[in-house]
Amino acid sequence: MHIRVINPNTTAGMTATIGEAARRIAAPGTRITAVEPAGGPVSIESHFDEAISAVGVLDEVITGEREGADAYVIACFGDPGLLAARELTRAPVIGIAEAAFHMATLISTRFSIVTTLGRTGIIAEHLLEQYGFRHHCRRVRAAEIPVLDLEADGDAALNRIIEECKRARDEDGIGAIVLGCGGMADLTDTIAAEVGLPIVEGVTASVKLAEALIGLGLGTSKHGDLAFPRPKPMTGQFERFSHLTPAR
Ligand code: 2AL
Repeated sequence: MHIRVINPNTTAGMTATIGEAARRIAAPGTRITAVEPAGGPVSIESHFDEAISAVGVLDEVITGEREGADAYVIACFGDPGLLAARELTRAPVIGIAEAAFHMATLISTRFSIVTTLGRTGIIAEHLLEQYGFRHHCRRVRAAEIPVLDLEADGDAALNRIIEECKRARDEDGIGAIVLGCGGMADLTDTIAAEVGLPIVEGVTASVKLAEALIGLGLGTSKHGDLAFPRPKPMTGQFERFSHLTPAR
């Protein structure tokens, strides 16, 4: 089984962190390829960053289709390009936010999210609405850490996240915490040990969900709106997407 884990931002160090976390949790026999787009924002912290990164995600799914990937993980907490990516493949495509929300509701009735910056919290709020998890989430909290500080300023960032998780535990009346950034994928065990309640992290949750779907023989439905996009000319910088047809 080959899972292609796509880090939608272009910071290779973060892709490596995400890939290692995915490999640690993967079942024997699961191969993880961790990649980032050739171009785009180095971190995703706004609607603008998200919109641009989504195109890179689609390029990576198209490449994965040629290479025969069995499933895809979109490893950014805004799940950029998720539905568009699903149109391009029969394989399961899992966004780390939706994976974490699903997992958290299986082990608790209420959870809070601890994400990076306050301004990205609205992206998580929109996803909660869109996916139908609004009533399961008590609060979206921010540690006020720019995404790249997770790489550059590891210990300070970790301590800020732990502090915010402890506040969530003590103030929010919750049973679990969802970590709100792909770059937190390697911090789960440390945070769980410090905070003492279940910590759900989306990259690892996505790998296990992808394995489960493949094990069940389930992939993205091609019946209805997730059917392959109708081939058509695309102009200018998007000409490479012209007359796109399924690779398999
Ligand atoms: C993210 C994420 O997961 N990766 C990134 O670059 N930005 N989202 C976030 N809320 O921090």
